[in-house]
Amino acid sequence: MIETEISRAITQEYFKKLTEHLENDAVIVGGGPAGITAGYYLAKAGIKTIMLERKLSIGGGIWGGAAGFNVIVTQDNEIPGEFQITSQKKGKLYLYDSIEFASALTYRAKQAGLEIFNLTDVEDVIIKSVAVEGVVVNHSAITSAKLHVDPFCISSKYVIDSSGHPAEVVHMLLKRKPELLPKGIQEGFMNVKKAEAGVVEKTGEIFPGLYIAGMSVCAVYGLPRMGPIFGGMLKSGKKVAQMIIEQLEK
Ligand code: 48F
Repeated sequence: MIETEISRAITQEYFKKLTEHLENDAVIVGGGPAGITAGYYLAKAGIKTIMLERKLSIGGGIWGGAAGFNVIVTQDNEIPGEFQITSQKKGKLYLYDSIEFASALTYRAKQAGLEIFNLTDVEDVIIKSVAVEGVVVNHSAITSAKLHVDPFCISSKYVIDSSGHPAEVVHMLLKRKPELLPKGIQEGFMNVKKAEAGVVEKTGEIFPGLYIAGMSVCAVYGLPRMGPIFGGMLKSGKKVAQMIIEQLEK
């Protein structure tokens, strides 16, 4: 009957995608602007990449603009231009509709070949000897209901923490290795200029196999927060992708 045919088509397709991506070159944790941009450039370069997002929708902090006013800004238009997002120049700023921005980033990344698993919560990292080698995941419905259900695992040559302000993957590491960042993790007071430059400059590898991009960079290095300006997030995502592409080419 058509009802079970639909169910078979969906479950077979989903588990085909999943089993094909149990081993990867890059796993991106968090589908905000930094993570999606990283995913776009990695996938475009032919790198086997997946992005894991615990929420239903991809886009992280983009959708709400500032205080739910759904407009966001950047200081230059290079990456949004590549994604063909409609922009408006106002003084030194470029303005975008946040709904179009989130949708276009996601659409172009998907079209470039990025595999995305939403409703997938990363709850731990795998380290067997010296490097991060993968992630431990569970379905978001299970973790949000706090059910005692064991996870499954996805391996990767590189993991990107693009989980935003909480820098969740770095925290997973610090639980067993607090000596890595003895001062802990805390982003600084709002300062757009410093944060926009700093987030790109400090994007990179924090531990063998683990890279950080986006607001998790500010959290890890105590850089300022920056509010609804997104250029630094996109550039950080692009930079982390370029760094991993270079590593894989070596
Ligand atoms: O927070 P988020 O948008 O991170 P970002 O890419 O961008 C930050 C800006 O949105 C904004 C800002 C600068 O302009 O201040 O806040 O650094 O997206 C992070 C995504 O990661 C998901 C989370 O649901 C969000 O969509 N996420 C966080 N932890 C996990 C996760 C996890 N453990 N597993 C799966 N997804």
